Amino acid sequence: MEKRYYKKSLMAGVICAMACSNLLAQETEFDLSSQRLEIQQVLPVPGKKIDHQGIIINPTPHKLTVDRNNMLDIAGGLVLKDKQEKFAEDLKFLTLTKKGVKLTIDFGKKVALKQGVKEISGAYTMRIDKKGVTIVGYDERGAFYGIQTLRQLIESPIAAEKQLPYLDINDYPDLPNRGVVEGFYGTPWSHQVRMSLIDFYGKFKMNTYLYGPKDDPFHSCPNWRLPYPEKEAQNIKELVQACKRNRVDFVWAIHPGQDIKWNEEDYQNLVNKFNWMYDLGVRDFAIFFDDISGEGTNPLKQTELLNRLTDDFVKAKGDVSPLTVCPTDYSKLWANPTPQGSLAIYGNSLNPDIKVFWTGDVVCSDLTPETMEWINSRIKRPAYYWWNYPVTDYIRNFILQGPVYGLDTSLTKENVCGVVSNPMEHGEASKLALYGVADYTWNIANYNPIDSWERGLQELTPKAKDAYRTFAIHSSDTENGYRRDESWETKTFRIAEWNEATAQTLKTEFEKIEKVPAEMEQGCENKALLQELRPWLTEFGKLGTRGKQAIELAQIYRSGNDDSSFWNKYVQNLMSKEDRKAYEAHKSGTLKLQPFYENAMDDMAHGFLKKLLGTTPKDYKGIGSFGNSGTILTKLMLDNDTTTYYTSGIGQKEGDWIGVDLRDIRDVTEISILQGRNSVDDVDYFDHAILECSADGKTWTPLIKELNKQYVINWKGDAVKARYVRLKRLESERKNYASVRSFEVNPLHVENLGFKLESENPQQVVYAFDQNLSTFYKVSNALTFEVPQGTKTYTLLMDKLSAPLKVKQFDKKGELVSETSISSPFFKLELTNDKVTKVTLEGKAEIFEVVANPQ
Ligand code: 14T
Repeated sequence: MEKRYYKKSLMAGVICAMACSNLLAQETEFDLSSQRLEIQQVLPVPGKKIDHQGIIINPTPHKLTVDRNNMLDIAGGLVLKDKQEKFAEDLKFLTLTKKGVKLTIDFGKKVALKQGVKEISGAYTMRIDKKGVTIVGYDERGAFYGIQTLRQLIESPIAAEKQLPYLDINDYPDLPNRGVVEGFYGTPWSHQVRMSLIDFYGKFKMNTYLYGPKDDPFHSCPNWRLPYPEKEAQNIKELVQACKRNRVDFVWAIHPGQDIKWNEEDYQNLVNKFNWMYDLGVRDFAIFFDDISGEGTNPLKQTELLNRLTDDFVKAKGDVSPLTVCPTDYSKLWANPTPQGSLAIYGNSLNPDIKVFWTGDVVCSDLTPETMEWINSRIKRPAYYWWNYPVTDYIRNFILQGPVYGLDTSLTKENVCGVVSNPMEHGEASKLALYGVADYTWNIANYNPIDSWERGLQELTPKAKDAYRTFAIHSSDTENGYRRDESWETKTFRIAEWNEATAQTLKTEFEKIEKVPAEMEQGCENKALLQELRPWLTEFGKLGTRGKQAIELAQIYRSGNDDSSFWNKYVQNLMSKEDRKAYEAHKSGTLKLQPFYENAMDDMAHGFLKKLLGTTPKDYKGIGSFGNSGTILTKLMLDNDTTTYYTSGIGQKEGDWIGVDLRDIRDVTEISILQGRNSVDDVDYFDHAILECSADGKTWTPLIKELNKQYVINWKGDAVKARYVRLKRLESERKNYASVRSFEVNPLHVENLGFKLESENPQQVVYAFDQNLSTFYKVSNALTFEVPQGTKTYTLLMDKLSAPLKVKQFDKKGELVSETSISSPFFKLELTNDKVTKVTLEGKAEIFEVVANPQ
């Protein structure tokens, strides 16, 4: 088979994948989302919280020696000696006086050399002793960073009494380029959020802000050729100014690749646009050729353009920095690795001053020495790492608050010339991650993910740290995307492995979670952050409540002596369709908390029904070869709702399969499966597959040997003894996700029930008699069922009733024998006598199960 390295994509596919991820991809378009293939492995977060003894400085300084026995009193203010008069605006946090303790600030090669400052932009030393405070930078940026360190020292607990310990700091950044790329799809940041973030970069010694929001039409197609309208132009000027104040390079990026023509006219269009941006104050430029198709992807033309711009624009201006480029092959996933590939072409002919982006092995991936080695050997320079974290444009219902990790701590600037983070469209909520990125990029070898995160939480919400921490620790993973550890301090369990102490601890955690929304409203002073988090906080609080209630319910369940109370509380604690929709839109706790809730509820339902039936209920579990196959996500194909579906969340490959575990060996006579997110034109399915079953999960018997492009699969046959049934992928070109809307084994049919039914919806009514609590039947007017011989009582298991339900008993002649009105979702129906042949339920109800009892 011919190997294909090139990403064949249409912009329409990208837009569809990113902007309307809920809409259906059309078969005719290439769906770029199938390219994602994030590695589905959740690695633990390294590091641990450490005691900083009252001195909190981020990023972590390289060399810091403290003499706690001697303190410099700054209560009376400081006398400023700003030798080059550059920092008046940067010292507003200090009280400056005419007499008192000296604060000397200077920079430049010469003084730096004398003070032992490293010859690196951004390097500085700070000394505090009896002579006062002395800051020396290698350059202006370095001195500015010294000031940031001083500010943080003064804000540290140790300086609460305006006493600074004598100390020596010798500090410098490990990487020359550290910062942020606003490079996501979705609503670009507001001007206000950008301004706030730029101050944040300065404060934590990040020096780069790349401006490249995919949905700014003047950055990308169609308007990259046009100047910004007046208001937007004014805003960009302000951003440039804010960056200057924070010694941050404002890099303006253009994304012209989707419709660029490699001719003189478009070259001039580009130069014109750069000139307009230059006039707004921009001195740093980037060109992004990511996520495009067609002519624009030509690497020869790309290098030619970049080299020509370097000579005719960058060098001609004199005060413009070297360009940065994002190649079309920005990830190993689709990059052509050969000497003829675009990266090798960059390596051979791109001006060596130009920085080249790389996202790693996949789109969102860890930064490893291996991936850097791979790219650097091709582009012949240390690549510039574009880290797609905490970006959520491909999972917009998540908000990522976990620690920054997965960035190798042995790397140096010889391997990677810089790291920028691509954050979420929620700028304030991205600060926690950026705090960590700032720390890592400054002092790589000493980077401690957990500790950095703990400090970040304290920095962002000093008055609500515990609440924010609780939210953050449970809002880290992506479920299907770039996997991150979550809830790592929480131990969950299955009901069958009940342990009183563990249950209590978990309950306490859920109670804490319940209080988080109110505590954040109270204590989070950054209202913009609160506003971004609010929808997630609301859902998080509800998760706390249902988790807590699941544990309370388990106490009743385990005592086993109050069926009515159990069932009442059980249905109280079920999530309604609306609850699920709201949770789905703003998810948290997906790794452990929600699965605990789901499993606990299901396990109890199963056990409860087993007790009532005296036999094993007929519900089953989803299984498969994908990373998320054993998770609660598979419930979406077993919920009798064909609008919801299980999805692999990762591209399909050879040998993949999706199936069910029936829990016991059963006689399998019928199977019906709905593949894909629809049955018309979806791409997320196995277009070549085999249907198989197995008793032991090892040897498989084919039921349908070959299925070609079949969304709807039905099999009927002689009984086969099997516990497992699966749909397995056969050879195919397809790499999309695989989705299943419905997977039914031995679906119950009215004819097979053994008694007669009258109802509005004959297809669905069996769900009230299927010995399976994950399905239910919705009665809108009435349901009548025939009473088989020997039945003495029934147990009705229903959802909360909105109005009382009438229960009528009739005899053979159709005469009413008794009538009762019920309002509880649990009802034990005693048949008046053995003449009763029919029961009618009148009203509205959702019936999970009607259990017939012989006594
Ligand atoms: F430029 C690249 F380095 C890059 O990462 N480009 C985009 C980026 O704008 C986006 O925010 C990021 C995270 O979703 O991924 C890239 O875009 C993609 C990548 C895909 F694999 C969009 C759709 C995809 F399927």
